Amino acid sequence: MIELDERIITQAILDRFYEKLKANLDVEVAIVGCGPSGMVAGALLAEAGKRVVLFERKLSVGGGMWGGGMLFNEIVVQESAVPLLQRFGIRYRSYREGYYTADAVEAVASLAKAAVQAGAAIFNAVTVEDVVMRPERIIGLVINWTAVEMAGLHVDPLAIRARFVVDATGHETEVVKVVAKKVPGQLNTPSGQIEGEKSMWSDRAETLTLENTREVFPGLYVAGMAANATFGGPRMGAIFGGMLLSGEKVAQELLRRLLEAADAGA
Ligand code: 48F
Repeated sequence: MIELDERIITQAILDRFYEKLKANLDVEVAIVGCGPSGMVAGALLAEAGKRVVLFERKLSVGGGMWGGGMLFNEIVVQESAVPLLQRFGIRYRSYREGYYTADAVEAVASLAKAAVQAGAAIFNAVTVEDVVMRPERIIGLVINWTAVEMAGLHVDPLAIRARFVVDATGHETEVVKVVAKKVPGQLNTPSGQIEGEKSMWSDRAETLTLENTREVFPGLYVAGMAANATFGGPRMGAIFGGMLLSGEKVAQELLRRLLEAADAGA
């Protein structure tokens, strides 16, 4: 047995982290937010062989899914999203016709494992504070340590490039908000601005989440609750099928866009 050396432990962490960060400075898709929609999108894009990176402000991934509904850590999923539970090995039980339940912790852990093992890099405790624009298209993200943001330190951020960015920041729609401020009135929404989230209506919200999962500005897609908040859909409460399906939809859409770009030799 070798004697463990603290310097080598430190060196190993630094080397491996910088390796990971440097490998993700120029990616095909950058996803902001590791809630259910972001992690499904990241896992599916990585499984399809795309270079994809996810940034999560908090130390833990999972967003609003850990706590199920009001901290009762079970999630409800409707029939249409059951194939995604199966795909990611999340065990579920039928509750009654059309309603399924799963353990919230198992759901978060399974999605995170799927994304990372498929090759997506997740950077937790990193906040996306701005976008890189040229000027008619989003071409990257501006990132900083969440700890810097929390401490209110005046420290310049760093930036990465991405062919496409996904705002999966949930109710806050943080990336879209930044873009809306820079180019007022130019979002691909009815008003050109963020339409804002409406009151709870689970059934309608779940359908609209999918419709609203789309490109809101050149190079920028919205997924999950950010899609409804951007395009004016209602909130849905503690049902998560729409989030999972939204992640799947944005992944499929981006695979199509990346293929088109490759065909066009871009
Ligand atoms: O809110 P969140 O879970 O997003 P989602 O995928 O799912 C929504 C549901 O959890 C629930 C619901 C439906 O059932 O209404 O709320 O739409 O996860 C969003 C993640 O984004 C992170 C945030 O910490 C959370 O984990 N996030 C937000 N802003 C930033 C960010 C930012 N600027 N940079 C990095 N991460």
